[in-house]
Amino acid sequence: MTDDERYLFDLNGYIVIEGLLTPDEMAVANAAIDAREDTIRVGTREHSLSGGSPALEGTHGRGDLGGMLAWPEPDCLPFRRALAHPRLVPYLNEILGKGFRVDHQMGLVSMDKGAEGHTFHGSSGPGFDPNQYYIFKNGRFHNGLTVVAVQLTDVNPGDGGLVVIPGSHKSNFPCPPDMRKYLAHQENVRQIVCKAGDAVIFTEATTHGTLPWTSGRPRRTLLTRYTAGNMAYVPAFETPEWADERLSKVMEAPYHTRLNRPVLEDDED
Ligand SMILES: O=C(O)CCC(=O)C(=O)O
Repeated sequence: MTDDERYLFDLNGYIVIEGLLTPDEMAVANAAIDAREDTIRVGTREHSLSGGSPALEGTHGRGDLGGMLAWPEPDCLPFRRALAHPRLVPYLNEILGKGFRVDHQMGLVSMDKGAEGHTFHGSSGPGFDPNQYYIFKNGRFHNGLTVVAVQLTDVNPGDGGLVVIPGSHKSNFPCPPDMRKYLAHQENVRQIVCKAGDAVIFTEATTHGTLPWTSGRPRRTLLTRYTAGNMAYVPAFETPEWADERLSKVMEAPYHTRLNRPVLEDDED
């Protein structure tokens, strides 16, 4: 990370990496999703994510799709590349520490026009959540669950999608309930504008959520959640048989790096 990037991540609780995926990689990824469009699960009214907020409600739920890492080649390739992308690794090594691991399986958030938003959530506030936190100590970052959101389509101003409350990862007070529902203090909520191929890294300590999708072009965002090598938020999974040496290093179960934990170095291809 550059000094500017460190400053911005510490200031805001998130950072944008431009152009992580190439146009060719996105074309393969989007075609692979198109071919499975009918398997995208659209959220039902009973499982609404909008928390009853008129500012977050939509005409229908958001779409979710998983399993892309295990799709046959070539469909899986851009997703596997994104998981331990050489440009991503130096950021995660610094934000989570060497030996970081994939915690939640990669999933796609798919939203078309009118899809509902998601109430804002994050773990900053008066209590300490040992799974999701942001600490800066002894000259380095210490983070709990950390998200990488790779955009497969453009996100323009006013489209909706991922929003954050910049700086909230360091907040000492709970986020006001109406603010979580986007009913108050909206000027403090920032929609993250991106080009297709960009990636947003944010700590789950940062209060974040989703605004309803307003664009006629669909939203497609790949979300992967990582932790430090010694931590697990969800139960650890077996390293899949398709994982090559590089991917195996980030799909290892949680344990101390002292115990010969495989580590992906910044410059390792
Ligand atoms: O829409 C997004 O990118 C954020 C989604 C999110 O925070 C969640 O699903 O928990």
